[in-house]
Amino acid sequence: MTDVLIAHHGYCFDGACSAALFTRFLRETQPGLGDARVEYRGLLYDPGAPPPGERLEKGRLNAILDYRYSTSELLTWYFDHHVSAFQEPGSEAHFRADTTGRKHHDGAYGSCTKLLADLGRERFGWTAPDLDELVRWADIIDAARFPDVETANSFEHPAMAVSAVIQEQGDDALLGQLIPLLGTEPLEALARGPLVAPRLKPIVARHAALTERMARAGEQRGDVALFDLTEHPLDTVGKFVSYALFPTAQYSVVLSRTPRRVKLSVGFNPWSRHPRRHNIAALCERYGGGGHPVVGAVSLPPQELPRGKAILAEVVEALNAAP
Ligand SMILES: [Mn+2]
Repeated sequence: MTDVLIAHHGYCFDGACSAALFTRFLRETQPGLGDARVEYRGLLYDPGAPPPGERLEKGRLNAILDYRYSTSELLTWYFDHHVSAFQEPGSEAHFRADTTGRKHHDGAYGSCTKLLADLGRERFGWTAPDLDELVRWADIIDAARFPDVETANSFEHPAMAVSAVIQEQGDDALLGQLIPLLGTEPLEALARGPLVAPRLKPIVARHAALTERMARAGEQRGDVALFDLTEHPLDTVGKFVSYALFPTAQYSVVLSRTPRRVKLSVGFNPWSRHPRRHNIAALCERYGGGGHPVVGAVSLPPQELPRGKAILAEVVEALNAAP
């Protein structure tokens, strides 16, 4: 029996949903894989993270989902939608030269999960209607297509609860249990179940504390809401708190740190009434980061905090300047 290794963007809802959908796809379309053993491995954008090809394994069927491309000959399946997917020299040419039909990238997609669902149907005639709700929410969450800022900051919907737990508590042990369930159980049951509900409570409390902390630290400069939260390490993530606090800001820039890294998060306000003037992925790439046109990040080693502060100032200035 072939062992399958699915290396996915860790630890986020889209990465996990991509892995769940792809597992179903493999089992239901690939001969001999109906009951294959599948291992899940989260790939992080941390500074010093090894190239994804080094996380693949000989003797297995390897897939990379929702993460950077690799020219490794061990890679069999690939799906991604990050416009910064081709970082290794020569990787884009390698991808374009592929003739297997198993490697796919489309930077126009809001989520890798939706890309997988669409290509599964169009290219392979495969559908999983019971996962429509999962695909819909992966696309809402990853592309920040929330109807309003309140929904974006709420944990009420089961998808938002599961997403928060994956983001805050995600590791390979938890996702090894969670991903197979994401592909087979309704989101509602999963959110109420023992893997999610007990882990959500402290997250909700930390989110409330973060909102207060950001209200104290934040300021709006021109079109940009900016936050330097590096005084204490960050213990939670609140991607949309900035827009609840500064609804007229078109962009937000948050500098934060954990013991592992300093991170600058840059985003376009999804509820802004003004058109976006900057490609945030390109802006972050100037500093070794990346992402999507609407949201991106730069990660630095923890000792480079002063450089992080300098980049924060430069990015705020760039976002306020004419493109
Ligand atoms: Mn994604």
